[in-house]
Amino acid sequence: MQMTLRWYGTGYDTVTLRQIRQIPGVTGVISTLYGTQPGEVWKSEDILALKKEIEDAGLQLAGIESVNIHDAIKIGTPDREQYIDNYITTLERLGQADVHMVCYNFMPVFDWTRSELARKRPDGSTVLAYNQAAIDAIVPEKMFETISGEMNGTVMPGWEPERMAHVKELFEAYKDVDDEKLFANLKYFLERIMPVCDKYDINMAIHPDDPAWSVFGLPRIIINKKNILRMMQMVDNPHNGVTFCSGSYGTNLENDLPDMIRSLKGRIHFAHVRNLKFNSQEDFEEAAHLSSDGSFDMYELMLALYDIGFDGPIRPDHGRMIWDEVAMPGYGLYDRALGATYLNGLWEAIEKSHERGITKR
Ligand code: CS2
Ligand code: MN
Repeated sequence: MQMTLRWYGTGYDTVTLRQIRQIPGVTGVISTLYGTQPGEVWKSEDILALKKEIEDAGLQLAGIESVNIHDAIKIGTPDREQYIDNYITTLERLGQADVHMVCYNFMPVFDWTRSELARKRPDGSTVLAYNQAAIDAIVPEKMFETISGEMNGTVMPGWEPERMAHVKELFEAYKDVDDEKLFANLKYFLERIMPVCDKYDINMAIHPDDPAWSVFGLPRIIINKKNILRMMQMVDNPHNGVTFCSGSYGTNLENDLPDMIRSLKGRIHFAHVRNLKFNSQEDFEEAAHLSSDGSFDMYELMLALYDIGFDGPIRPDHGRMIWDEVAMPGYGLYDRALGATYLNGLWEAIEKSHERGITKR
């Protein structure tokens, strides 16, 4: 595996490449052209400039998170053809720039959903949190306003004001899209893009829906083992793969995370590893990465990744806000650096135990 950190780009991120370069064991970043809108064709010069900036800082551009999918593709309207063509051109240009991993999601309207962006934990840190009753009390169209006050002046991924201004129309446009239709639209999209992925060896890595169930009555399909295996089989090409995000699949306690990892051998192209602390199934918060701070056994997750021979980029996911840092919620430097270091420690221990014949499975 290659340890990476997500980086939003100069002008968007409070964290610098120089700081990332100093986290032991982090050799790459996962980035994007944050200023582009879903559906836009990415310019080669912009991709190459991003890559050069990262390489000049002594790091590697290990993949893109995300090239976002235009709603027309998810809804399946006739103009999706144009947007899929645009997506293919972007993939072509990424391939030509030697980028081989692209993360994306297929969630209607909203990316992830949380009820709070700064819940205080007993140690004084603040974290993103989810409470079902609080979500049920929110009118979806007001979601953006509710949450934007807590964004520390940043634009959160998936919550671009340009899109959120049209939330009502978007809900209307999705009204005939159920799970089956969404699956069919995903299949259509993947079949169209696989040839360019084959040509440039681009691994597509779908990010799970977060939380892993339907919110605001919108369909959600990338939520459990059954559905993700269905997706792998419906377009049975190794370039059709997944981002294994423990914090997203893990929102549903019925998901057995190590078992899911093992069942996806060869198809996990990117890993987001983070912990959640459950207060009940209806209420959870994003704990520190350390197993004992949350509800997941992080050793078991890393062991499962090790066992399947995972060799793609991995990153700590949302971190807590600690040490008075002011940053995009979930995306400060300090706690993600602690997370990366901890995950590297687990990996080293697993690797050495294995080499010495201590772990036998
Ligand atoms: C990320 C997602 O910050 C996050 O929660 O894990 O926003 C993720 O980048 C997208 O869903 C992937 O397209
Ligand atoms: Mn994630």
